[in-house]
Amino acid sequence: MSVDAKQLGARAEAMIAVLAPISAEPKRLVRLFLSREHRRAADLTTSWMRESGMQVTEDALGTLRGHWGEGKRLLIGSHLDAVVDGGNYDGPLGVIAGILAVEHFHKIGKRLPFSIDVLAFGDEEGSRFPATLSSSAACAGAFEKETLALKDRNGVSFNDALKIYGKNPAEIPAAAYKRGDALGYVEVHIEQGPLLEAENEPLGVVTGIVGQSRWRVTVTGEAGHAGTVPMTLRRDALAGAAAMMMMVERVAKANATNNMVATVGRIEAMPGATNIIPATATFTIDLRTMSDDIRHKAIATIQHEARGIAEMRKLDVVFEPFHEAMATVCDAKLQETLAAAISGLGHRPIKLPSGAGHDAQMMAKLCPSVMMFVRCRGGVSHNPAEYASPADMGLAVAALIGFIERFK
Ligand code: HGY
Ligand code: MN
Ligand code: MN
Repeated sequence: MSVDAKQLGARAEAMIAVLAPISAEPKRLVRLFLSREHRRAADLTTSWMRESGMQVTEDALGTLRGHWGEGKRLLIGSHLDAVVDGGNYDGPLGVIAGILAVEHFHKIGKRLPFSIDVLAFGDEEGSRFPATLSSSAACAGAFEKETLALKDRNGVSFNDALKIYGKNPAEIPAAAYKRGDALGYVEVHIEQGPLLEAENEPLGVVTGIVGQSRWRVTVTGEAGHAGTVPMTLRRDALAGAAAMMMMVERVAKANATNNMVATVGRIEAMPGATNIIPATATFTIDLRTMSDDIRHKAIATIQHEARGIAEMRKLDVVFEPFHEAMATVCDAKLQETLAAAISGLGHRPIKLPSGAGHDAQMMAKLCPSVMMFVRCRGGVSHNPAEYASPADMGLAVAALIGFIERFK
């Protein structure tokens, strides 16, 4: 049976549309790990997996594992969770592509020399707890037990949230795939950048995924009356933090040739009153680049300069790391297999790095891993305007089917 990319794209779009409204809030997407919305999205995805011929299980992190066929496993996956107020394609597209590809082989009664597990991870974004990639970490046997003690904004621990979701943290080690059993991992994901659109091509082969460091910085000064303390006598934590943030931006810009990016995504000043000089200011840093060595050097520079700013302003500054992912090179052989599948559709397989982190980074600790990028409008992502066309999604599923047919 030939592959009808147009029909597959329409299917993918319809499935995205059914999943999209599963959110804790009506006006913006909020789908957090181990939440009611995660449960609803997982139940919907389970029904899709079963309808496509898969046997479905859930592991101790709540990751769905849709299994089809016999023998060692090719893993296909992505995530169901989202950033707050994010888009509908970042994550779900990769799960839906895997389901549609298995359904194709199931429908034609094809027997492959390996089986397929489609994985739907619940925690890639780290939107609820200050850790990311925890679900794929459990599959890869790289779950860090310290993660269980992390708390969400309501003070609920990761450990307790798992139990409330009906899982047993003691079973996390058993969730790890046996090394020899996983033949490879492939993830279909929107590009979340402008390159494929600029190349006027729908699909790309990811060559590598950047390394990233995430830190929480706490600056401590002294609260005071906004009207009576002269500027020269202040220990203003927020003004100090602002000077540090501008320094972070300067360090990243100075590393433009290394494609370094640094983002301060969250900031909080206390006590947070208009007429009180802030006593403390807390902000996050997310720093990424393809070279781990350059990334670590940049972090050391930032810490050194931040201490200099603190000293000059009579402030204290504390750096707390809360996420670290090493840069990952995607498996060369799987890149070529993916490129052949894309060329087989008559398209140029554009090779490009990923500035976003992905579960593939974690799965690469387990087995050879590769990603396929799908063009998204304006490169926009982590934004409700995120969009991938049915035509491009259909080509992605067709290319995934071609990849599976060529995989060995
Ligand atoms: O932040 C990232 O790179 C990914 O979207 N979690
Ligand atoms: Mn994301
Ligand atoms: Mn993602």
